[in-house]
Amino acid sequence: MSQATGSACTATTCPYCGVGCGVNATVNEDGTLGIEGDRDHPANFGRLCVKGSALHETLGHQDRLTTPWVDGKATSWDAALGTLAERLQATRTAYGAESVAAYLSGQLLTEDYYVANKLFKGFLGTPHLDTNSRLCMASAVAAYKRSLGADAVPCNYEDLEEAELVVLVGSNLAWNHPVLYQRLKVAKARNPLMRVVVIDPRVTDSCEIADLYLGIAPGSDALLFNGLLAWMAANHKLDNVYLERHTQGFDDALAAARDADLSRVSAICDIDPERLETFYYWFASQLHVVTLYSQGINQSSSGTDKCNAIINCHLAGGKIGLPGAGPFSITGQPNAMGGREVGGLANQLAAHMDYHSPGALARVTRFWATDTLTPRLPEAPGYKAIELFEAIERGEIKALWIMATNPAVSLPDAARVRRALEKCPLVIVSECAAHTDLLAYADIILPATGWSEKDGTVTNSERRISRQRGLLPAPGQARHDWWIICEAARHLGFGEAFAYTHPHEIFDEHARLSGYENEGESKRLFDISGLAGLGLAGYDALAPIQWPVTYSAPHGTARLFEDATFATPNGRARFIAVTPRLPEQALSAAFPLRLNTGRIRDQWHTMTRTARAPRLMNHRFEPFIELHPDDAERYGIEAQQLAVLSAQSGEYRGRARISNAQRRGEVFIPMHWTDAFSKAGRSGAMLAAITDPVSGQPEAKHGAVALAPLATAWEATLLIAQAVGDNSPVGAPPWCRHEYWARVPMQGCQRWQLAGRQPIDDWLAQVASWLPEQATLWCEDGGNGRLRAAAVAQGKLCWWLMVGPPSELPGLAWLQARFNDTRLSDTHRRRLLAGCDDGGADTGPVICSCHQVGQSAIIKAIRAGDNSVEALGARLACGTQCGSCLPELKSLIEEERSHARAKQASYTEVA
Ligand SMILES: Nc1nc2c(c(=O)[nH]1)N[C@H]1C(S)=C(S)[C@@H](COP(=O)(O)OP(=O)(O)OC[C@H]3O[C@@H](n4cnc5c(=O)[nH]c(N)nc54)[C@H](O)[C@@H]3O)O[C@H]1N2
Ligand SMILES: Nc1nc2c(c(=O)[nH]1)N[C@H]1C(S)=C(S)[C@@H](COP(=O)(O)OP(=O)(O)OC[C@H]3O[C@@H](n4cnc5c(=O)[nH]c(N)nc54)[C@H](O)[C@@H]3O)O[C@H]1N2
Ligand code: SF4
Ligand SMILES: [Mo]
Repeated sequence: MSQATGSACTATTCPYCGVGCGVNATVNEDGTLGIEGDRDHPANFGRLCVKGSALHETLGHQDRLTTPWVDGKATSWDAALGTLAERLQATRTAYGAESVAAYLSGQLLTEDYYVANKLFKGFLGTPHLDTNSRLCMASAVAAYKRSLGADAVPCNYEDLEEAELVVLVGSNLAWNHPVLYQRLKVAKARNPLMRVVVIDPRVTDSCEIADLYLGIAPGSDALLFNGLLAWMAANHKLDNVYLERHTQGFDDALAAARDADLSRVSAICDIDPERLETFYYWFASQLHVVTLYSQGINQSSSGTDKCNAIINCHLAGGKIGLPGAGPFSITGQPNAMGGREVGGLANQLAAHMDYHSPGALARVTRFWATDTLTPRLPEAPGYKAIELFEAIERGEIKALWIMATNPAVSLPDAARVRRALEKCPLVIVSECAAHTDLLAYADIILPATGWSEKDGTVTNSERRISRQRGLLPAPGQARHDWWIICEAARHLGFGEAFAYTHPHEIFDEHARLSGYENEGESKRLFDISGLAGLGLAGYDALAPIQWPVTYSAPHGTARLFEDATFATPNGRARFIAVTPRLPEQALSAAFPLRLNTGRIRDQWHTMTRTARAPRLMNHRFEPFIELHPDDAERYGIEAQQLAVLSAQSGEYRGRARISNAQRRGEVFIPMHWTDAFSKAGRSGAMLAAITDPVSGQPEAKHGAVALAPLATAWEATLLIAQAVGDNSPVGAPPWCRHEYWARVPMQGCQRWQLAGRQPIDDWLAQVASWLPEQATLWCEDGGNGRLRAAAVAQGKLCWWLMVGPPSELPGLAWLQARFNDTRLSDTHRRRLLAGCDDGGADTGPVICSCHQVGQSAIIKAIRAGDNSVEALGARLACGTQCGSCLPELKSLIEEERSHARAKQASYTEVA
């Protein structure tokens, strides 16, 4: 592992989203990291978003796994690996090779992924190795393969900047790929002719730069794009030469789209016909169009067809393989692409070879030298994620190794997944965090190193391979994933084939396999043989490069299909005839609302990393339910009230956010909360496990739910002293039995947002039963059930409580700082109950995470005349660093403007 200290700066890659930004990290004297965007990295040219720039705040050894555990007991590596091998071997002997499975993640490095795939498919002989990319990219992959002949993203980030029209469909780029969004925004400012269309049922922050917004009815995108194809044909906007020379199957695709006329599309997609035709006209009349799509398209029971409906339109107009043109599936995870490269999906074998690719089985067997093994390589694809957990539930799979993902949270019908895990005789989990919902189901827990500690490569959304470099020492006995897998292989008797001493050796083998017999009939597009033989020095010096990297393209390949030759047997791209289908999770009288789930700006997935940076918790700090004002009225829900969603498979509790950004009859919830952070905040519990028949990707965007207010007699906010970075829920504190709780890690304390149904008459007695320290200060307003209390012991603040709705809270920044006081001053002690120094009110949700600027201050400034984001930036510094909050600043300005207008109108009326 390369380590750096002092002022030496190491170039590495951000471990969050698929933009794959370059990060320059410096190890400070005290062992902490300094972080900066890498100006030389072609993904970000120095920019970082709020998550990337808070990376150094998420490190530290607290709340990390530091030792292996077997059956609830801490143990040594040798013992853990010995038990692991013994139990895996026993399972195989008793139930056969296919009783063993692995479930991996797009957050592993390519080298980790490669050895896991090699061990399970090659040496354990089981095809059942799948990954969380199934929940994320599977439909995009299947569609590229169906039409272009390979899982190959044609475009790159510059194409996004060079396009004349950018269509964002099912992507909230502003929040989820913020640096790419910033690049697009700058390009648009430079090119006044560039247009942006956003297609999403919600008005998202990405609409900030939209010239046209289509608030589409959920799940109807295939019809929208079929309509576009039919419109292009009817209006002579096809590229007939391209169609004839480079594609096949157009007539069938068009026939399938024939009935998608404007009025039908407009009615079913619920889009105003004029807007619809504007979109069609813009798309059809521009050559340089990029359609960028993500989970609003992929996470659907017909996601593959939707992706193909998009690709069809690009092929029909020849809008592919050109600068500024192409169907661009943006990747979610940092290495979803790398996982696909090594063959980490259950339907892939290795290095972009499928089971049915001619000669692939024999070739991979030769390359891995597994011909003498019994069993040999599996001969047919294994179970995809949902099927895999069903097979566990049936008792068919008896041993499962999960790495770097949390299926107990992120899979649909999560309660069923948990039952399956409970039933599975052997569950092995490789993980960094000490507390996740999944660990409760593990028999063997293996502590893994994480970002800043591990070394390897990742591939971003534009096929660019970059190095992640190790900088910091591993906590305790945590080990690199590749090492863990190879050691397990050694204990299983396969030491020779896994005798790597450094990830560069694994990368070298992966590069060689990609080029192995890669010619003629068995030609594969994924070829990085030009990166074989780098050696340690070459690997360490590897600069970001886009695959394919071959003898004839030693500097990589920026764009694919420029010669209009596709990776199909006859070189022609295939049109796919698409029959649009709407979501399968049906609405009913019992579950009348459409449930949409997705991401928020400052959190990453199950929050094991981002919740370690307290400032990232400030933007949205508890589970919420976003809904339209009419639905709020209909279901009797007030702003900021707690509400409950119920579905066939579970329940979700969160705070109402009433917003016009939401369509009527639809609610949106975040995907991030888990049992470690909330009473009932898991979105996965609310979805049925319905999948796309081609890709196996679950329909995570289209649940069916009922909504009601959560009946509560009281609400309270409790702050308790707790070490920074310690995210352990400390068992289940007694207040967790009440109807609602959410835990919010803060700097030096934990905030608990609580609510209950049973009235509590004597709050002081209640707190005394909860916490060891007695209240030393309190002030009661019995009349309306309000109370504030605090406990100070040995001069230190132990806890602080407010009974009453959170809207009555003082700003928490001052109180939070008091938990860090080693000795409270008398003045501070006197002001504790007020919760502030100066009687100041709550700062509101933090809009700018970089400079910690709250909504209240921003609104005050707007009212004082700061009517532009520039003016706000000049006064408050908000929006001046990473820029992620600019859309929200803009919409606050807009909101204030419309309030002012409404006010003026009412004055006029009165006058
Ligand atoms: N901050 C943050 N960024 C992330 C992540 C994170 O956890 N946090 N995760 C990363 C990962 S793994 C991924 S996969 C990406 C995902 O990135 P995105 O796909 O952008 O994220 P989502 O919020 O899941 O969904 C995108 C949008 O799809 C819309 N949508 C829902 N249903 C439909 C529909 O029927 N049609 C259309 N057109 N749109 C629909 C939703 O309203 C939502 O705004 O983000 C990556 N980036
Ligand atoms: N309702 C709903 N559900 C969804 C989605 C949605 O939009 N809505 N989106 C889906 C999508 S697109 C995705 S990608 C998934 C994401 O869902 P998950 O993959 O389940 O979520 P993460 O929190 O990223 O899980 C990664 C785990 O690996 C650990 N980890 C981090 N780094 C390492 C490492 O280097 N080694 C090891 N061994 N462990 C590590 C982390 O601590 C964490 O526990 O969720 C899916 N589920
Ligand atoms: S845009 Fe993505 S890769 Fe870049 S800094 Fe943000 S989270 Fe990291
Ligand atoms: Mo994802």
